[in-house]
Amino acid sequence: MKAGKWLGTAAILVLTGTAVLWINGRWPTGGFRVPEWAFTGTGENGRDAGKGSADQGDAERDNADRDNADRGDADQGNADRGNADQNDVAQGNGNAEMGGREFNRPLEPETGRGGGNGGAEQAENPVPEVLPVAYDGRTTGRAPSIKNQGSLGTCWAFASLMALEARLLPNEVYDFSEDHMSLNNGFCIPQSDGGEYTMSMAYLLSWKGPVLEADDPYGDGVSPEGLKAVKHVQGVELVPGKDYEKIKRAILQYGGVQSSLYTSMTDEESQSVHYNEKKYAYCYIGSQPPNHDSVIIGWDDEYPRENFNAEVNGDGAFICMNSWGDGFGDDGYFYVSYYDSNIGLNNIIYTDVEDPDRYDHNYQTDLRGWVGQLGYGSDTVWFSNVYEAQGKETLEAAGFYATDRHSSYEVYVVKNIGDEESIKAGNGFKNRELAASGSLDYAGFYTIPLKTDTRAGVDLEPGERFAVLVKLTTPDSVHPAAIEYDAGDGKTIVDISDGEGYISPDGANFTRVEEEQKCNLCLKAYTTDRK
Ligand SMILES: [Ca+2]
Ligand SMILES: [Ca+2]
Repeated sequence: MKAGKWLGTAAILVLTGTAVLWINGRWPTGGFRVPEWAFTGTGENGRDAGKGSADQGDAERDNADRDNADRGDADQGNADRGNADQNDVAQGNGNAEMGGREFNRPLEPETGRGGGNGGAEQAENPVPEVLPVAYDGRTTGRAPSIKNQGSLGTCWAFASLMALEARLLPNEVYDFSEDHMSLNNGFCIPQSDGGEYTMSMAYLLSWKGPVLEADDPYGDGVSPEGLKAVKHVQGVELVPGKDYEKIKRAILQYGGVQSSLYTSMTDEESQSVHYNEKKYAYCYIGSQPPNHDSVIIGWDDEYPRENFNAEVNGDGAFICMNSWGDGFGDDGYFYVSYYDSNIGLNNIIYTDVEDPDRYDHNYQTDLRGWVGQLGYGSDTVWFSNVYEAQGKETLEAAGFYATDRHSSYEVYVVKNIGDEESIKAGNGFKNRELAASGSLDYAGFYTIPLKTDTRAGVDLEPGERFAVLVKLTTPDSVHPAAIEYDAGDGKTIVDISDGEGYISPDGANFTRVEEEQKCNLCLKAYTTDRK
């Protein structure tokens, strides 16, 4: 079964059995047209994925029509605006006040920026107010090594992990294991069948990986058990709509941006009418959805339009890493036109990558991650997971998904919460303490540090039942909460027995999601051991 097809199956499933809750059975959108973004590595898969994605698109539109008729149009509008902005950006960067081309100004590592959690040891790079005309991560020590996915459909894993590697360069040099990510992620999808960025997110955010390539070499079809993640991903932003300004800033700050394109090529031997192999220049203009994933590590606003086989309206290209070995393109890199139909439409940025000792424990119930969404037909939902402390620990942070742009949140903590009956009776969350609040620009996953000066405090005793409660408001959404559930497609191993989750429209009346909705809530709690 091809990636697009199983996504399509998931998309049309709608949970039943409730008069109150709304479920979004489609795969996460977050302003994305996600179903058009299923990656494969072979030409045949690519074509099939394209067809599957088209079906999926129909399914998604059906859901969109039912749930929120304006969403699709709104997204399209954003994409159009993104294009308009892009033109403006390109002109702005090429104007006289830039003082000509400015290549690859070395970026000094700086601490204390971004990340939100502090303590991040990877380079945090200053981003100039006016972006340079061109930047190339290869000349600043921030380009990971080029890899080769071979004949497997693992471009999604390569792109995810190369983006992570770029995130840590130049200070930390890693080669992460694509085998581990693609074989050991809990999704029943063979390596030949492609994958999905939500699989990468689920794998990384659950701390299954990344592990070292040396510990699980690629292409041997086996993945050792018992390997531990050598880094912990705590933050991911999903940036839609060809926002080239944002993409460029993310390249400077985070090293690489995972993005996607459509191509009929499958390896270094492939040819395509859309690819000028003399100039390593690629541009596809058309309606085929993306079927291949790569990492953008630079750009050149003045890359000549004449280099592309297609007729394009202006200069400019992103410098992209491929996963077809260094025999492809310019030692493994190629140049994708700003006017390519797909590049920059769907982007993943790994914003927060921590050492494994940043937190000692990840309390979670959503090992398969963001499979669907849940809500009450309103832009606001309250959701909570109750956990039992395993030791003498301090609750440091909560982690959850924003499922679309411009979300705002409040995070509460309840220590020594009562049993399920008292929670259902409305008493459980009465003693909640506000521990954090804020807003989130993009869809994605965020780790929110909690204040430690609340009355209840955040110190946990062994065996203590504690709750993290989130009030999440996502404008124009009718199901803002991300959930893990069995989409019934046989492709996702889901265990909902590992959670105690509650959801509420108003913060007063809660129902148990495992019983009522057969799902777990994507809401993690991070603790450190206390001496
Ligand atoms: Ca292996
Ligand atoms: Ca679960």
